[in-house]
Amino acid sequence: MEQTFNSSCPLNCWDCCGFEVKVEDGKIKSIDGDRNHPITQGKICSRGRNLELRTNSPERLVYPQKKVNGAFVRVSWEQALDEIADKMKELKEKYGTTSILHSHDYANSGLLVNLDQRFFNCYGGVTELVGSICWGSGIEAQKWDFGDVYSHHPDDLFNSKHIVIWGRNVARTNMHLFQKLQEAKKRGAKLTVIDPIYNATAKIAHHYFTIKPGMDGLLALGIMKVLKKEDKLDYHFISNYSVGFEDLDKLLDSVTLEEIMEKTEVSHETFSFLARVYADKPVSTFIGLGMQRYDNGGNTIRLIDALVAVSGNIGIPGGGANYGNLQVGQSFDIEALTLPERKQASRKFTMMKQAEGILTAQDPPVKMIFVTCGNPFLQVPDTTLVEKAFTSTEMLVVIDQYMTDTALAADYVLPTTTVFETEDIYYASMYHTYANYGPKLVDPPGEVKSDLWIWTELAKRLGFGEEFQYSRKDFIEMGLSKLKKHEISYERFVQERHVELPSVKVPWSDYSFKTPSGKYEFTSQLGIQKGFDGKLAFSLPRESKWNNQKLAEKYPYTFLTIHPMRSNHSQHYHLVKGMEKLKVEISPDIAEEKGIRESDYVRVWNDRGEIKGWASIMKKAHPKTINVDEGIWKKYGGSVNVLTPARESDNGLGSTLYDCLVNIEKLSG
Ligand SMILES: Nc1nc2c(c(=O)[nH]1)N[C@H]1C(S)=C(S)[C@@H](COP(=O)(O)OP(=O)(O)OC[C@H]3O[C@@H](n4cnc5c(=O)[nH]c(N)nc54)[C@H](O)[C@@H]3O)O[C@H]1N2
Ligand SMILES: Nc1nc2c(c(=O)[nH]1)N[C@H]1C(S)=C(S)[C@@H](COP(=O)(O)OP(=O)(O)OC[C@H]3O[C@@H](n4cnc5c(=O)[nH]c(N)nc54)[C@H](O)[C@@H]3O)O[C@H]1N2
Ligand code: SF4
Ligand SMILES: [Mo]
Repeated sequence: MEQTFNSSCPLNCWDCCGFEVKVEDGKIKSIDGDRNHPITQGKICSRGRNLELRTNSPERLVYPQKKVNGAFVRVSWEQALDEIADKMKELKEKYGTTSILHSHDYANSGLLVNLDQRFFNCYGGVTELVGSICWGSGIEAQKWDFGDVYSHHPDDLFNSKHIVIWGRNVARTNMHLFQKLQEAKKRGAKLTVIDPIYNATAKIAHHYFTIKPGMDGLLALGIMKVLKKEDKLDYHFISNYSVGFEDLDKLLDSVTLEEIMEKTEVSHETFSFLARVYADKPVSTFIGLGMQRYDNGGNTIRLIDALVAVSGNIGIPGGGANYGNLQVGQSFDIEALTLPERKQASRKFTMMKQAEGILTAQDPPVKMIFVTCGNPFLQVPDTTLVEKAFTSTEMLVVIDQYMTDTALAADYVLPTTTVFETEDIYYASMYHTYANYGPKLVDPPGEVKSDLWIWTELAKRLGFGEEFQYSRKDFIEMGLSKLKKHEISYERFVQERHVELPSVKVPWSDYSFKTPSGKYEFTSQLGIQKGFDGKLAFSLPRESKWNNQKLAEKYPYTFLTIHPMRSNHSQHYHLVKGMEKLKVEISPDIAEEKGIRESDYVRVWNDRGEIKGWASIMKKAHPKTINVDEGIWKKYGGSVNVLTPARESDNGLGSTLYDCLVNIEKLSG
């Protein structure tokens, strides 16, 4: 008999959609949107729908495997867990607990996913990853400026006169914001899109502006110059609620608009137009993550924040510098779940430089790696080095649902559950403030076990089993403990399926910021405390003709690797037809310069590596721009990250994936 249940999308995404899931005879039949979800309102994307395939596919890993003489053999859970635990005991004794690295990303947005840290903390503390390949530069930037990272309530954009989508691929990556943009347009808001690629969001905009990749901070600087010249700066905000404006003011005077125009490749009219937009309050700015994946990424986001601030668009309905929304995750008692006090030793690598960390670590060296919720062989920059590093240790354990490129290199591959096979609560600290309940709907196939079951079994073998003697419900209640005073409980989640977490709808409306000074900081104390000068700067991408003329002569094109339409990173490529072809999108000028036609076979390369694929000429894109969507598997021609740099961004905590120059040639027609 077919039954329908509510659940949640667990994928790493802005939207955290509510699901309606049909189950028949113990199997997931289909996935649709939950029409009662206040934000996602019954609409979901194909990535969510295809979680049915990710759950039912015959390619699922269904039993533990161990590599013996280069080939995987099936082993029992008993054997796999005993051997992994024995190795952990041996390493703890010989080298200390930080000889183990836990490499992960955020592939599952469940609350109980955080229990991986409880396991490693109780073990004694391992080498952990800090920063974020995804959004690290911007998160740190907004912490410097505001003290925290908050977005306005999704419906607050109906209070805006203007909406600026700055480097966010909304139609593709944030579909419910896209719906709201269409609604806001109907209600009279004017929509502007700034992006080097003329994408589906640009198509519905009133105004679209292209820009040289990596130059958005300068664009913001130029707009501020025009606002200043026209005496349109909000001096009330500046003098009452901010510190450090004099440093920004000096910076504004130190550069000419001509220089900015030359570097951004943006016209004078555009600066004047955008200055008029920002002066015509309220303006809400939606900042994307693409443009902070550059060496100057933190400074770029800080200059855009500064523009929003000096134009008086902070703390007002319909305004805001919307980037992430960390207030969502801050609702939960993560410490109760992760027990940080149990950690006795600690070592940190940044996510970007995990490979270099592994290869150079001494005292102790890295001897063992656990990979969970991530696929570093495809997703981490400079994947050639990643492979070298991850295969250099004594034991690599990968917990996943599929035999990914990373899993293929493992010594032990342990199969884990999908969203519908365990109970959890899901949330994204990116956009809206609802968390969704996801009940267990079906049994996992074969011998598949949840990540939590694996941690529990290993904990027993390592002598701290008591820390895992709780049910999933107990753990969820632990995570919800701070929400009791708001009458948010496990029971409410079970009954209501999605619960709005306490949140500020118009952040900073009291003008009390979470920075050391309590004010908006144009020059950041936190930055200074961390050893930077804390000032806003005129800074450019590292791999550009302005910073490296020789490199730009050899590799004249900017290489973007934006997020794919029909896959969440690498997760859907092997399950969706038509994704097994590597498409190299090029701007029309490159096609002309290199004599490349549609569907020609081409090679893209730089000093770090090369990839091959079929050319597709973009209708409209900034000159000298190439894009290959990220996430494509090795067997289909990936990883795109053989080309990308593993450098950290200016504030140390973000990636520089798109700060990447390449060359291209036609191989055959
Ligand atoms: N379909 C789909 N949706 C997703 C995901 C997915 O894999 N697939 N992943 C999810 C995750 S984890 C994330 S982090 C978000 C990311 O969401 P977004 O920020 O929307 O997407 P990205 O692909 O990271 O960023 C790419 C956008 O930035 C633009 N861009 C690149 N460089 C520059 C620049 O220098 N200046 C400007 N102005 N624009 C620039 C690109 O052209 C593109 O439009 O998406 C989430 N949603
Ligand atoms: N070149 C380039 N590289 C990029 C980006 C880019 O724009 N360009 N984007 C970056 C961004 S924004 C992000 S967020 C990262 C994403 O990087 P990753 O998170 O590494 O990417 P995914 O392909 O989603 O891989 C997640 C893996 O976790 C597995 N998984 C899913 N659920 C679970 C679970 O519950 N438990 C366990 N143990 N495993 C699970 C999936 O099967 C999958 O193999 O990629 C980054 N890499
Ligand atoms: S991937 Fe994002 S948009 Fe698609 S269903 Fe999941 S949460 Fe919704
Ligand atoms: Mo991400």
